[in-house]
Amino acid sequence: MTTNSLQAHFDAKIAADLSIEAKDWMPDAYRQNLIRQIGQHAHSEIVGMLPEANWITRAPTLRRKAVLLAKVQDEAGHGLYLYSAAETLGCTRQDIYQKLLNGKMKYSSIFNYPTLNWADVGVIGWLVDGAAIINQVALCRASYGPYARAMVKICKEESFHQRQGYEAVMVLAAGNDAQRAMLQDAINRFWWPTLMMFGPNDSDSPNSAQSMAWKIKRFSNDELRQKFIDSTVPQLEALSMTAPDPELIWDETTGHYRFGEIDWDEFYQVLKGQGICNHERLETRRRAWETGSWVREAASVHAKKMAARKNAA
Ligand code: FAQ
Repeated sequence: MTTNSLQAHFDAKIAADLSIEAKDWMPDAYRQNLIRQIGQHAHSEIVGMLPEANWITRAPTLRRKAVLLAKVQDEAGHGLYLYSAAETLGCTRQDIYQKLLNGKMKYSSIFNYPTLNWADVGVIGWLVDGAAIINQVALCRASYGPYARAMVKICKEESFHQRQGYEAVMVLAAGNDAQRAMLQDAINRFWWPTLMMFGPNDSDSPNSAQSMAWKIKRFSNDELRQKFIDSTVPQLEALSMTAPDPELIWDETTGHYRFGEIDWDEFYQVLKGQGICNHERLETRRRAWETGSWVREAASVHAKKMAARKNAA
């Protein structure tokens, strides 16, 4: 088949909402765009383990510690599904991981903020996992089959994470003045960074138009951000907490909440590596890569031995 007919076949599948699979022909730009997004998504999952892991040794009860351990392990698993999905596109895990370590690939801006108190752990589960789900439910219908299928399993687990986060903040909201103040402080610090997770406004999002035409993204950054705000503000009110946004108001005419301007300077500073924890997060991942080298070597020697034994049999 000629490139033109392959392209026509690809376009027809996208138009008919059929999945593109790993062995199907696809335009190189589609492949590269997916490696970029899935790779960055995978990096976000494994860097995302770090802020919460900070509280595993200090969780207030054994039950909270067990739940938090399980959640952080889930995030590692999500990273692994996503690295595998990226590998189906022809990149190696090692290559994209090195690009994370040398700053050539991004990970979500949200994980460059510190977790200062226990309420931060609940707020991450409620707001950050809540935002991740809104984004990822849409990705369950992404046109690339291996990515969409990984998302289905991830969303089930993220939904549990969001509920455990909300349960933890409900307990704090029903607590004493100091506990309520700690929760409000965590909300104040995480509210705006959570809104930034959805990416720049549509007018400033260089990848959105093409990603939507390819049906990788089904909704724009602004549409998903609005969906998140509309579903989260009632939860905030149920806790009798407030958002640090004096312009947040219900708009009867549109049926949506209106909200204030996001500080995009802060967002781009964090993307450039100037966030509070960028350096610390990458150093932690670098150390894990270096100290884990013996595990990778042992695993590859074992794999080679098993292959040789199989060939000899
Ligand atoms: N942080 O043109 P767009 C989680 C970059 S998982 C950093 O709009 P796009 C689980 C973007 O990459 C959270 N960079 O880009 C968990 C692009 O740069 P590039 C992660 C950002 O791809 C919970 C540039 O800005 N989720 O939380 C951010 O069309 C709790 C221009 O932007 C995903 O990755 C940002 N917030 O839309 C774990 C979901 N926003 O690549 C532990 C999958 C934008 O051209 C604890 N990804 N950029 O150099 C997506 O849906 C999309 O990639 C967007 C960005 C929506 C994030």
